[in-house]
Amino acid sequence: MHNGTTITQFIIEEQRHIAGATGDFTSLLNDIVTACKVISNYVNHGALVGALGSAGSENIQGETQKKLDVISNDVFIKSNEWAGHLAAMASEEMDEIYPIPAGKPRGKYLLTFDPLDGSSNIDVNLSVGTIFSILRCAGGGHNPTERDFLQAGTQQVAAGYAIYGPSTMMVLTTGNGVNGFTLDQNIGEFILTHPMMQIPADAREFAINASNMRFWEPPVRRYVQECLDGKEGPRGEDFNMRWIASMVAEVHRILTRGGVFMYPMDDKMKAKDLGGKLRLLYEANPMSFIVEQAGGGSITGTERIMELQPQSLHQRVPVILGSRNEVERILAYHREG
Ligand code: AHM
Ligand code: MG
Repeated sequence: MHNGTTITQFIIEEQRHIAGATGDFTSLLNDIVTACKVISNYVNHGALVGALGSAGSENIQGETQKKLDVISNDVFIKSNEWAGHLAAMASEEMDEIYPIPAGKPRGKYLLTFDPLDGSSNIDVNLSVGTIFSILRCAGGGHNPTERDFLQAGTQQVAAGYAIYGPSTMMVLTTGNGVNGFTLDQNIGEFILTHPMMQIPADAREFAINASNMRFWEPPVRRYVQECLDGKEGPRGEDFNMRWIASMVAEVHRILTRGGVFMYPMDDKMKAKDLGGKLRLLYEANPMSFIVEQAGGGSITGTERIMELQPQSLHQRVPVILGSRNEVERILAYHREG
């Protein structure tokens, strides 16, 4: 039925333009794609395969793990530990880094991932996703440590997400634009359906968990209030609002039709000494890479996320990303204080 470009073909053709590419990276991406297909299958079958509900455990951030968080984490490890491309992996769902075990070959790349982002949505059958980022490991990857993972987002070699929605899609950047692929369930292949995705610079839609409004800092309050004031307010236009509580779904919407997503710093998080809600290495950096490659912006409020020097594996940061002109406006509001 299809006669399009498969994701494998796309990656191989892209790597042909890179001098010295050994095929390692192409093969690593293929293993990630396979992992996402397996997770997609579990998510699709949900209750039929007993995959819904709580796993009865907590991750390092004290969040209750869902069965599918644990299953997806295992799938990612199994799919990516055998081939010899990676030195180590780090996951939102694992306390420590996972060096490739002795007895298996080690490679020069590092992989970070959130195996099932937005998993609070899984039991109610809403969109969830997998987010990943690839880094190079210093020293050839022989003896990887946590410190090797603490690289600024600007150092990422590739980043992507799979979204398990009405259709399963994979969205990918290797620093050369952003491309979207849709899984054809009949042939088991991701097909290029959204070449060179671009976020419109202007938008009239924002996404934020408004139940936290009383904790927000003044610049975010100001931005949201001006949106809510609509035509009669300083922006002179009506805005729309969405909140799915699934970052992958929000970013996918923004890549498709523009808008702003905010999980900003607030007084509640400050009181708990948390740097933010979302994780820098598993969520904020990969999504920032994708958004910037699609022409958008991504900041903490005051700084570009991709330039942050990570301090720890599970570090959290505030995230404001999306349509460039809106993100710049929010940055200006933060700078004005
Ligand atoms: P998770 O990785 O544990 O699923 O948490 C991250 C998710 C994001 O996808 C989403 O943007 C956010 O948490 C929603 O948070 P809230 O429930 O506070 O609205
Ligand atoms: Mg997550």
